[in-house]
Amino acid sequence: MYVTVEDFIVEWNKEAALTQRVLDGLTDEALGQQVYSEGRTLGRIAWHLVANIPEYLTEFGVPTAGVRDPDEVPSAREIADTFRTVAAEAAESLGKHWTDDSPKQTQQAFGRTETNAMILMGLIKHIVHHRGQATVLMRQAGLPIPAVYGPSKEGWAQFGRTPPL
Ligand code: NI
Repeated sequence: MYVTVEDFIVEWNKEAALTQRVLDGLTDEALGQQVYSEGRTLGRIAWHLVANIPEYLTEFGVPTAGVRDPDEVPSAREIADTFRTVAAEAAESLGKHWTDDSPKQTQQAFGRTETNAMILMGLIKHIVHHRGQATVLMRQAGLPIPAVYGPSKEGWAQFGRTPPL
């Protein structure tokens, strides 16, 4: 749990580095990959997780510049580059607008009263959720997957090991 703003920023930056590694692995050819024919594409999911960050933070009182066009999926390069900018701005804006009292203050969110700490944790969970979806689609598209919370298949291979079942 986050007690101070700094706690959150440390966690945010750690997760952002993992997300960046995944997004840096995207290619334009892979962005059309879908789970099923009516499903969202990899590009749509990746862009959604990026574009949502400034919307979410601004909604909950941490003003953050939005992305160029949340509805139009850009190139793989632009998705990754925009995430880099948005993630850095998010940390900066939190540092500027929040005090150490902010995480325990409450506000209305999703039809209930939540602490700012819970609200921020919700944003990280949202990113992690879609990042997980993205890695599956990247695998289906034949892309290598970077290590996230542990080695990917490629990571195990570098150690000369097969992944545990
Ligand atoms: Ni979502």
